[in-house]
Amino acid sequence: MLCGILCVIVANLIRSTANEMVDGFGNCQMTNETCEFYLEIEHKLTMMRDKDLVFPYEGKLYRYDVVNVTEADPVPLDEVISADGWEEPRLVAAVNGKVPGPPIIVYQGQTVIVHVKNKLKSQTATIHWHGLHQNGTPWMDGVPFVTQCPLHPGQIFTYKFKAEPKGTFWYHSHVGAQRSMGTFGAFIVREKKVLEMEEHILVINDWNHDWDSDLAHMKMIYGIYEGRKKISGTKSLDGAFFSLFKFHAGLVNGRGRYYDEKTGHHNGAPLEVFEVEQGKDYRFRVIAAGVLYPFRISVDNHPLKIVASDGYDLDLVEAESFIINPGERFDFVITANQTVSNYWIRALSLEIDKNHTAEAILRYKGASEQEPVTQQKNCTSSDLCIVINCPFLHYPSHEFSVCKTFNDLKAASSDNSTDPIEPGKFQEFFLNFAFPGTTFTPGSVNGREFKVPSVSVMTQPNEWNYPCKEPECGEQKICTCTHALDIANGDTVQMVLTNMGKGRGWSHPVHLHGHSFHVVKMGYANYNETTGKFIGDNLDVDCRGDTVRDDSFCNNATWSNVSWNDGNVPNLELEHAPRKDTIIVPTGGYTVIRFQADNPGLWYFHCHIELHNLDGMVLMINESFAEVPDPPANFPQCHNFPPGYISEIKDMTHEHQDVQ
Ligand SMILES: *[C@@H]1O[C@H](CO)[C@@H](O)[C@H](O)[C@H]1NC(C)=O
Ligand SMILES: *[C@@H]1O[C@H](CO)[C@@H](O)[C@H](O)[C@H]1NC(C)=O
Ligand SMILES: *[C@@H]1O[C@H](CO)[C@@H](O)[C@H](O)[C@H]1NC(C)=O
Ligand SMILES: *[C@@H]1O[C@H](CO)[C@@H](O)[C@H](O)[C@H]1NC(C)=O
Ligand SMILES: *[C@@H]1O[C@H](CO)[C@@H](O)[C@H](O)[C@H]1NC(C)=O
Ligand SMILES: *[C@@H]1O[C@H](CO)[C@@H](O)[C@H](O)[C@H]1NC(C)=O
Ligand SMILES: *[C@@H]1O[C@H](CO)[C@@H](O)[C@H](O)[C@H]1NC(C)=O
Ligand SMILES: *[C@@H]1O[C@H](CO)[C@@H](O)[C@H](O)[C@H]1NC(C)=O
Ligand SMILES: *[C@@H]1O[C@H](CO)[C@@H](O)[C@H](O)[C@H]1NC(C)=O
Ligand SMILES: *[C@@H]1O[C@H](CO)[C@@H](O)[C@H](O)[C@H]1NC(C)=O
Ligand SMILES: [Cu+2]
Repeated sequence: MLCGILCVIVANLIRSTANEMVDGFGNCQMTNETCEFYLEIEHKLTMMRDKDLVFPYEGKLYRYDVVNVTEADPVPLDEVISADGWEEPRLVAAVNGKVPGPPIIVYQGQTVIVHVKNKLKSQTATIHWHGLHQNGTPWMDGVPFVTQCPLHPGQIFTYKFKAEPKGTFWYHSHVGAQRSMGTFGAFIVREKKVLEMEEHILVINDWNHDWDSDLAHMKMIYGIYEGRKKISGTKSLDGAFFSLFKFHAGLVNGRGRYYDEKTGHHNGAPLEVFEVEQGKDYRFRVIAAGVLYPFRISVDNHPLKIVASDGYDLDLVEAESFIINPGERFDFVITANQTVSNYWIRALSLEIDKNHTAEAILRYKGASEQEPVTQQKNCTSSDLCIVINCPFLHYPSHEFSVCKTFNDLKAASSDNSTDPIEPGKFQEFFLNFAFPGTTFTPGSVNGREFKVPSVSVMTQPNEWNYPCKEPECGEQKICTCTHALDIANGDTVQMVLTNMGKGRGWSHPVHLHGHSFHVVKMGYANYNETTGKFIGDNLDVDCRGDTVRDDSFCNNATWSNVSWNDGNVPNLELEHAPRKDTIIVPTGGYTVIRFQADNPGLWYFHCHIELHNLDGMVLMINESFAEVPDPPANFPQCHNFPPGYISEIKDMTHEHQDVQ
């Protein structure tokens, strides 16, 4: 009996160390108190093996001068950043030479030390540890000009923090839109116990093989033209807009393929293969690292058991698929109980009239190295497909797909955390994430376009400028300022995140640093249940500001029903509310979150669509500032010269920007 258990443990240890994909790098063991890693951010080119260009053919890569592939050896895949296989190399900002960067895998409670070196030539960098709470170490959160100064080319910054909580997280650059240059990777915090089953990491992102991130942002603002025609953005199934970002491919763990839209043929670039063994269960940790598009993820012939999101366990739900937005994570389990063969893993963007799909292969041990020929489940009226985490309420009825939105899920029964409210210790805020405005329509929160400070605000608190103030900011106004919201130690904070009024139209996955929050309620817009199309705002929230609701900027919203104030909103889920750090705020709707103000710091709070974040859809949560611990000795400082000078002159350079 004893041997039985031990043997299982030993077998599991051997098995898990045998699986490189799951082990990360750097040899961090369960017994380590401290785990130390080295990350170097440096430019690389896609589709190059050292100084040789490569080309894709039938799932393999060959040196540029190969004329007959049947006579040549393919190039080892792990020596090339292939992306979508487009043969004109694109510049990326890789981590340790890879896109995605190597997975970091640690154990809960360990002290993690990561030395980050910026080896880029002309850009600064920082690394944010997305979803980690940074309790007691807010200056390790990695947000430039909020919690630290960005690293100049050549500089090193050593991050040191506790691995809390457990779960699926990731790291990524937080400078401008550098993340979309490839600067991201998985960060997994395991419990200190033997794995229940083998695991795979699946990092997904949308990809444009021509544009770097700043070009994408400029084109979002100024427009895209092709053949002297202005191209419009695509729309989501509910009629919501997607900002202009030309989708060339979806990548899974850095691999995808480019489809020619006219012929429907792809270029044969290699795909990620996940190996499974018949009869076993596997946990997939899915991380959405993309710029803009959500993905609907499914595995042919394998129903998904959704078990966690953003690090927190959920009451298990079975589904055909789930939707993941930039910044979110979902963990699912599949049982490999099908015939030994190859199966498609599919991730569809939610665009109307586009067939944008990221693909990967689920390969059973013993199956031939072939591409799958499987098909996606047929959803029918007698066999409806359940889709988890929709950003809308209804699929068009002919798709026979039923949405379970995030607030339909429950925390696992083992998670009994709640947000108790003591008298006088409750704060409620309404925050509208939207693009209101008339001639000037930047991304904003309550009409405030975030102005990135020129000092590290948290660690140089006496030097920052541009607070939001009246009369520039107000009910029907757009202003540009360093927006901060004060919350106080020990309070239960309720935030009503809205996406309403004049600036609605795009759904926003909103990410809060320094906390996970309970999702206690969501209110969706009104839709046509047959077509699934958006009709109008949810009326639970009064936008105020203009008698015509659709003209209101919704900068000063409140509950329509005054008896809902002070936390008395009906139908809140308070017992088993699921926890998250990134949540969709659907167009025309709202999401109510609650958390305890128990982590002093200055926490970035923003739309995780990279282009919206760049556009100013950001604020900072100024939490119990007096309690913020001092940063380590010699913490870097940065400022203008002479300090504060820019605040004395008017910022004349800001151009008026058009709609996204
Ligand atoms: C874990 O601890 C061992 C022994 O002290 C050390 O050699 C190793 O480098 C540590 N791993 C990491 C990732 O720091
Ligand atoms: C490529 O090489 C194979 C194997 O040597 C040969 O059978 C085939 O004719 C070659 N194809 C061309 C186009 O040269
Ligand atoms: C395979 O496992 C799924 C659960 O993941 C189950 O619903 C299905 O019935 C199983 N199929 C077979 C053939 O055992
Ligand atoms: C859509 O793309 C998938 C794979 O990317 C392909 O199998 C399917 O045939 C395409 N469908 C259409 C309608 O083009
Ligand atoms: C879905 O239905 C089509 C047409 O009836 C059929 O050819 C296909 O095999 C079905 N796919 C699956 C996965 O059952
Ligand atoms: C919640 O669960 C933990 C651990 O399972 C337990 O120690 C604690 O007493 C529970 N708290 C409540 C309020 O039920
Ligand atoms: C918000 O609306 C309330 C009620 O109309 C009003 O008293 C308050 O002045 C408004 N706040 C701002 C900043 O406009
Ligand atoms: C929903 O759309 C259908 C099809 O366009 C239309 O016939 C129906 O009247 C619409 N229903 C509502 C409530 O608008
Ligand atoms: C306001 O909300 C309360 C509590 O949910 C409810 O009883 C009441 O009917 C609502 N009033 C209106 C006008 O809807
Ligand atoms: C945060 O709050 C403190 C007071 O608690 C204040 O001194 C500081 O300026 C605030 N910082 C920001 C960015 O608002
Ligand atoms: Cu957004």
